[in-house]
Amino acid sequence: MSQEGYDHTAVEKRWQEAWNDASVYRTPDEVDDPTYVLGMYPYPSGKLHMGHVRNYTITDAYARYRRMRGDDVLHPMGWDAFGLPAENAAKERDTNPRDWTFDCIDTMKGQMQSMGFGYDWDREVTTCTPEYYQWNQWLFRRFHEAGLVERRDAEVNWCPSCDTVLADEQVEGDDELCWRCDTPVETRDLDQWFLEITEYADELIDAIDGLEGWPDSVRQMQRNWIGRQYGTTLDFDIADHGPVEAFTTRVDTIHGATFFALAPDHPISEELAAEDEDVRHFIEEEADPEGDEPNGVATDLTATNPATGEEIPVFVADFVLSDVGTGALMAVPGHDERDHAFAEKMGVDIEPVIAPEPDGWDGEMIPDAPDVSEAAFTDDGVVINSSEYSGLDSGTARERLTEDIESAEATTQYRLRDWGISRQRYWGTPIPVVHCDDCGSVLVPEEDLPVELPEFINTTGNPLDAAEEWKQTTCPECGEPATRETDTMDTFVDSSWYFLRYVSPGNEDVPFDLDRANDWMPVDQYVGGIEHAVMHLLYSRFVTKVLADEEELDHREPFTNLLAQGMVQLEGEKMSKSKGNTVSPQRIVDEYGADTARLFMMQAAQPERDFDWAEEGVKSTHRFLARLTDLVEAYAAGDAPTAPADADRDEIDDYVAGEIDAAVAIAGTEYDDLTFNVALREAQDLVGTLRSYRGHADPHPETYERGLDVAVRLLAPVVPHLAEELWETLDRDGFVVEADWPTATADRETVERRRRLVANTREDVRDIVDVAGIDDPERIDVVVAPDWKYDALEIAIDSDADNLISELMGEPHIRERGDDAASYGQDLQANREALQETLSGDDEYDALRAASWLIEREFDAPVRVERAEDADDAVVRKAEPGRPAIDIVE
Ligand code: ANZ
Ligand code: ZN
Repeated sequence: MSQEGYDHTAVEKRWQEAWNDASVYRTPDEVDDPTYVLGMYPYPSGKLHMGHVRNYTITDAYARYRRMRGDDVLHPMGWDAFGLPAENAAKERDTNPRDWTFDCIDTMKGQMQSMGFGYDWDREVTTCTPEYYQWNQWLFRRFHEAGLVERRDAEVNWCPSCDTVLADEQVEGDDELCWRCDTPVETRDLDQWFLEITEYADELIDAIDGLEGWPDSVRQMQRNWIGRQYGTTLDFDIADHGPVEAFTTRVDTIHGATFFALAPDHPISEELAAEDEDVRHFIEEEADPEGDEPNGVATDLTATNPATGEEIPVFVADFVLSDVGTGALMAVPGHDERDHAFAEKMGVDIEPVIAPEPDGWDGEMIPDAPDVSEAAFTDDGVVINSSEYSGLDSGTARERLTEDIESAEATTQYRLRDWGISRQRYWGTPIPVVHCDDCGSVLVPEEDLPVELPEFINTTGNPLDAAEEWKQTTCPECGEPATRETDTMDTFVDSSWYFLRYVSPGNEDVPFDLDRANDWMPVDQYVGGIEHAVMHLLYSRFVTKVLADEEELDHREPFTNLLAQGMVQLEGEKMSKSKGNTVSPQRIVDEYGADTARLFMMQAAQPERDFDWAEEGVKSTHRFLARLTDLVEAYAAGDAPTAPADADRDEIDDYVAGEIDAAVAIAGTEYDDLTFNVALREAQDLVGTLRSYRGHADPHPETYERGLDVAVRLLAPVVPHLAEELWETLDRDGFVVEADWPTATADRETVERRRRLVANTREDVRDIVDVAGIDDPERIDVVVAPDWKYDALEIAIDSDADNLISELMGEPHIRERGDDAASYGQDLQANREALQETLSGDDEYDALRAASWLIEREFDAPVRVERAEDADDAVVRKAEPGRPAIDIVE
């Protein structure tokens, strides 16, 4: 064990117990300044992995930071405890999903506690308990009452090996394999329960614009998933079959529709298949909607183009999808790539009816046709070859044609489908329905909830089907014998509202206390994996909106700010059990301590970025904490000499005081943005500064102690245990978790200007020494510009006058500088675009004086910082705001 500096095991255990005893993480119900910080709850699969540790360190650090800022923080944790893996594990181990799940929860909870995550465990939520899932059933009833539940026959993805329905996202790759077992997925028709999320499609997509605290990528993924398209539906007549509806977003191209195409499972295709051997063969043997190339088969039918009256051939084609639009399309090979590829293959005409809009188009002239023989021209443009519509722009043509064609109607299409929640599985929430021969599907009344799961039965199929006794019940309406629904709910139902349960977790009367929910919601900061960017977030948004409409929740969006954390990798690859490249959080905690693990992760990269695990980095993080401990302990023990308390302040004291201010100002704004890596760099640099302060001077006790105090507080959100220990060593009152965040005495812009000034000045000295080949400077003079130059710069920044020089010369105190003023004015004029505000002359002087010891040390020569009035005119002339003159005496 590496015990250099401090005994992390003892320290961490000690403070975890102390926090527990004092209930420091308990959240009051009534609060003034609520901040809700939430990490996506884990699936209890066995042990925490590094991805969990990273996720929960981010929320924990942020929650602790907000608490130190004085907010009332809700930071709960729970378990996404239903799901297929528990059922499979139970079958393998000959136990039951419940015991297996609770074992995993025990282990993972212990690990979370050993990481020092500050959760209010009184609010723990476990979705596989009847206390929780009864409210899923309650929700189902509410949705039903609101007309948002439907039971319909649906084609589902079926995994023959797992013996279950799979959601689309559980079908992977072009080969359509089961996400769990890699078996090729089949399709089946089953009666399924659906929640009608499509009723909310418009709001779900429109409200994305307001989600400014979400990453753009996630917002775009949500938009794409909903996939709203504005277009037109219109009929093409097919002899003997009547009007057939098609959907198009490009009705402006209708004069170029040279064929019509039907999906393989369009009703007409199925009719044709019964008579036409070629069609049957194509549908059954060849059609491959996922294929790279469009395939199809000609039919004997023709369709009438409603715009031209022309008869065009009808194909059955696999690139026409049955669940998009109407499953039939008008094909325009001149302007659509798939149609083009198909037309080339089948020898159908390709005709241009849209031309690119010419530069400076007058709206009158009809442009030349583009060459569409090789590739389609897919942009909007000017309509050509289209009788009276020729010469219109695409947009106008779409409007006119939609008006003029009798069957045409403006339509909005969505890619989003209703949410199929039925799963033929045991380990989930029973859908609260009873099937009666006379009354049909009847909802279980509210007073009979929860419908509890029966004991687990180890069978190959759905254990609920085998639970004969459980299945037999009576109909709530007529009292006759009836059977229970054996489907359980998709676990995304559980996670679509769990964030509401945390506000009043023990409540036995309602899923969530409305007043509390209105206070705490929305979640201020949500953190989780990008793999949940679509379904989980979309379902949570949907359920929140329904609850706003049906239950008077005040909020229509659940998550104000969202952070999708990056992956923890090993040698550039995602850590995963299957690749065998995982690093065990437990080992890291044992060897280096939770604080080291947390600090290493948070400083390694910005939370959104992927980063590589590096054992060396972990070690050096641990050494840093050991050095910090030594520094604080030496001070507290009186081993480090400081100047007497009433000593005069030296330049170096002011310099360090300035660096403390800088660290506070910068770390605070970085914690606000969750860019912990930058905040921590400040804290670590500050510790470095304090160490060299002690090494090079007798530190001023007030400054030195403030420095240590500030360093401990800036680190506390990320290294809570050690911070607590050092807080005590510094003899501070109470817990550091409950301490105030240090107040910044300077703003970030000021401290950054100060630093830039010092760094640039040192750089300038270095350059001069180099260029002039000075080996051993005798003295270095640094001269700050005269005040009038600062005034002139300020005027120049604010001024929009064409002639800056004459404006400057309008100021008597500048004009009186004569040639100097004119020449500085010209410099300003020449650089007008790039002028930047600087500190005042006084502040520059103070900052440079405070930093002069740094230059002295570097060049081993005394440094004199001077104001313009005390210096030589020839030197002063070279000084500018932000750039002092430097004079090196050899
Ligand atoms: C004619 C047309 C002309 C179309 C043109 C596009 C370009 P995108 O392509 O994403 O904008 N479509 C309609 N129903 C379909 C189905 N069931 N399966 C596959 N494709 C279908 O989506 C809109 C277009 O998808 C529609 O507009 C239609 O082709 C095609 F120059 O109609 B278009
Ligand atoms: Zn009945």
